[in-house]
Amino acid sequence: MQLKPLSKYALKCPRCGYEVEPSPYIMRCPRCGELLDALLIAEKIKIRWGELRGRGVWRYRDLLPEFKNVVTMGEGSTPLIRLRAYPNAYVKFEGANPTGSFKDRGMTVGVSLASSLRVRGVIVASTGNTAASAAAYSARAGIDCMVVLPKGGVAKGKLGQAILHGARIVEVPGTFDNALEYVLSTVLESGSAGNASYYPLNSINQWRLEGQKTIAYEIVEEGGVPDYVFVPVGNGGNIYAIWKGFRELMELNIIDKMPKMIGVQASGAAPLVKYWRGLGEAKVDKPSTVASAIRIGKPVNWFRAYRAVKYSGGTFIDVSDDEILAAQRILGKEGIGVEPASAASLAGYLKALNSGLINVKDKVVLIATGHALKDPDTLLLSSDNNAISISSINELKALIINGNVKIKY
Ligand code: AN7
Repeated sequence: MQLKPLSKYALKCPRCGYEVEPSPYIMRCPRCGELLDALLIAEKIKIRWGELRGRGVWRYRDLLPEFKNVVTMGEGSTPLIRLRAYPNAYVKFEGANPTGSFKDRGMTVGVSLASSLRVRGVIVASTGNTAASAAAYSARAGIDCMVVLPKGGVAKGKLGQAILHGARIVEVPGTFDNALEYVLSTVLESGSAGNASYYPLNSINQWRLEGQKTIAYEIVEEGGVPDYVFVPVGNGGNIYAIWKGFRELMELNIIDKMPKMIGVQASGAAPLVKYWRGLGEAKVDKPSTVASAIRIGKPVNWFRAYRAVKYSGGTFIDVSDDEILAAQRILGKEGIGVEPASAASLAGYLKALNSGLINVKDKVVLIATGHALKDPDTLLLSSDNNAISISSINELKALIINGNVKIKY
């Protein structure tokens, strides 16, 4: 049975070319096991780019699975903010989404799909943001949500959100990679999710990623095609989704060039950088970085991310935790609050500038994937934390009069 919302798609294996009928449950190629591409069928697409209506993700409904009942909270339409310090760099501030990360773009599609199926709820393994977003959208839809998290590995804001929205929280030992293995081994045996009572919405799910590709559409509508797009990479789903978005606009003759995709990983968790450099499989054993969102050693979408970077003429680079935290503070001084993983894109940009990989005149978009409030602990540990304690009004007066308090106009 073909599901109507998916009827504008073909489901094709990027490795062996095998094609299957689009289904919510088939994510891997039945022949070779690779994750399938959900390809729009050009003849079935009617879109007038100049006449789009509405805002957010569903402004692009002609290029998305369409549902009778859409579970939405106005996600998308996030600001593109020009940096004062680097006037050719624009930050796509995904922290402005309903739960504070780009995951909401995927969840509005993924949870709409899940709630159109006869499932009890959705299930995700997560470093935190996927959990927060799945929890909120499931709550909105009135279905269950189970989140499988690496114990001790999730930033407080995200864990708090999952609790707030009533998700069933399951903590497992080890890293995100272990959590994902728990989930995939349970619901995705032999390439199909079967009729699981909990529908898997990790980024292996190509339908969820369809929502995330709208980042590319918004960039094009607001500022045209940049020379480079810098994306923090964990599992690799998002960089693939954004690249796919640009590719589709090329195929529909809406744009005439592609940006180069630059994948940025934290040095202690950089399996794709390792693979890119020919140093073995896209796997590292004990991923470690302050950026807990991208503390991922075995990116399940590694081949998707690799293709996005390769076909766009981009590259993978890694940045140290110190570079990530410094970039987070630079953005902070511009009024833009991002979590550490998100600062990786600016850190990568600065590294690419310094190494001569790109020019300061190149137009770049830095994807700021998640909000600063997600990880308050890291903010409080910052070397810029200059809090002092006083206990009288006079002390405050003295501080202001002595000029020890920096007031900038
Ligand atoms: C802020 O929430 O994997 O390369 O489980 O939260 O698509 O994995 C989060 C990933 C970048 C990496 N920035 O995106 C999860 C999870 C932030 C993130 C990424 C994540 P992918």
